[in-house]
Amino acid sequence: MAILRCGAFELPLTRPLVMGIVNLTPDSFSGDGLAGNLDRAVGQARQQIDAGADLLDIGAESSRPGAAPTSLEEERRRLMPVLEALGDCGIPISVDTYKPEVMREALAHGASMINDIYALRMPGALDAVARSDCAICLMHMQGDPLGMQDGPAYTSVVSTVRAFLESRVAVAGAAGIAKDRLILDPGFGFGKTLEHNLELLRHFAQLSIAGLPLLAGISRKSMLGAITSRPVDRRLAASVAAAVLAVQRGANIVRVHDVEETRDALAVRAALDPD
Ligand code: PT1
Repeated sequence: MAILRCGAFELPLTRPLVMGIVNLTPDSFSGDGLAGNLDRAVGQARQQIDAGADLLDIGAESSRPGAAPTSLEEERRRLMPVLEALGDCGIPISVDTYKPEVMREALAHGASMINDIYALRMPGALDAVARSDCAICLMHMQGDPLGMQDGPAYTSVVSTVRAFLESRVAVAGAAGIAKDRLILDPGFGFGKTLEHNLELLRHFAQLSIAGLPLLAGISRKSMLGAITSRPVDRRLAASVAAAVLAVQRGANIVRVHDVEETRDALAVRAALDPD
């Protein structure tokens, strides 16, 4: 599959894409939360665009380990003004949500993609996106953000995640969602120990299903803290390394806080191994 259908956009999958994170939560794990400050939120989005992001991922509910849910009203209050202010910013905007009401409203406000950590498992979520043309990221998570790091266990994490993603691709297909709108994501840090995360990265290529694009979100996560013993604000080098290694193993999209640094690292890789 050479392109991703993403609302009015068609994204080429011939080179890795960099998805820049825009965080509208007050409790962001990485310290970049912007709740309640429209100017700063739009500023962060513009900065990600200027840094060369291929797409943005805007989230208003934290999904870091231990995070409690955000109410529908609060999520909508944080998100919609930013979507309105960004208008036609030139690149596709993804909204990180699992709530069907937020999905519908975000699409009506110009979002081109829905990034769902529950992979459209919430009642009404399939319906909310099926009859649109947005792209959809289907992510694997064991449990929910509040309790997911409370003793995650798998017989084989790679086969479990792969089987889950296969089943969600089938469910999306049955709902009439074309394959060229789908992205798959193993969900690094979502109900996984360090060893589970490493196993998924090691065997990343085995997660390829029907040629669908794969997304890797590792930026600043605790797995990098566990490896480097660095706090979250000093994980830049580890994050960039992880992005390059994920691409090396087959990731088509990397979801990152540090767009410019990630792009530069990927440019070096591309220069070395031109397709
Ligand atoms: C992700 C992702 C996401 N991650 C997609 N969406 C987060 N598609 C939010 C930690 O261990 O990987 N893919 N939306 C952020 N979630 C986490 C999870 C943040 C774990 C931090 C950790 O530190």
